[in-house]
Amino acid sequence: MASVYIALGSNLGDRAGTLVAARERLAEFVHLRAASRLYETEPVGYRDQPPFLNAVVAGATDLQPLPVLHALQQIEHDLGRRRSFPNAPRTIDLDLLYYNNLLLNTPELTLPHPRLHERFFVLLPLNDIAPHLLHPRLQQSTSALLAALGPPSGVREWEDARWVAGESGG
Ligand code: PH2
Ligand code: MG
Ligand code: MG
Repeated sequence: MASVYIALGSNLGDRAGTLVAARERLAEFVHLRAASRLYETEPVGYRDQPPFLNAVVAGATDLQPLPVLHALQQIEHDLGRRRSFPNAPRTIDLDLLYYNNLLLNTPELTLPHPRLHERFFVLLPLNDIAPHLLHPRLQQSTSALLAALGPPSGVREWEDARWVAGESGG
């Protein structure tokens, strides 16, 4: 089994409901072991779009990295994601952050996720569930990467009973 960390984001429609639905679908091929809190976050990059809800989940899977990626893309499609332009608003975005300690650079998939260490909307939820996890390329823990970004801005905790009720996602 491989250990995987997956970031979830949504900024269209019933955001928390979509994250809950995505987590249920992830549980079909990832034995989920932990889920972060939800965070509402200002859009990074293309800024003229609604705020996101972001979270991170962790678990174990028998799938290889590319099959994981393809499964994430299938869930995105099934939950209504339609690709228009990079960083466009989306009902659901599922990003593979880590697959064990694997370093991978292919056109289709880069591991660890190439921008995870620059983003509060990834590091804050990741820090909820894996503060001591080492980034295999940067050799720094989540909490150290987070501290290096300075004081968090544009992010706040978000409560939704549906997310808490699922807890680890089953
Ligand atoms: N995802 C992006 C670009 N910008 N900003 C926030 N706050 N949350 C996201 O999930 C996000 C983003 C590209 O996937
Ligand atoms: Mg993304
Ligand atoms: Mg993505």
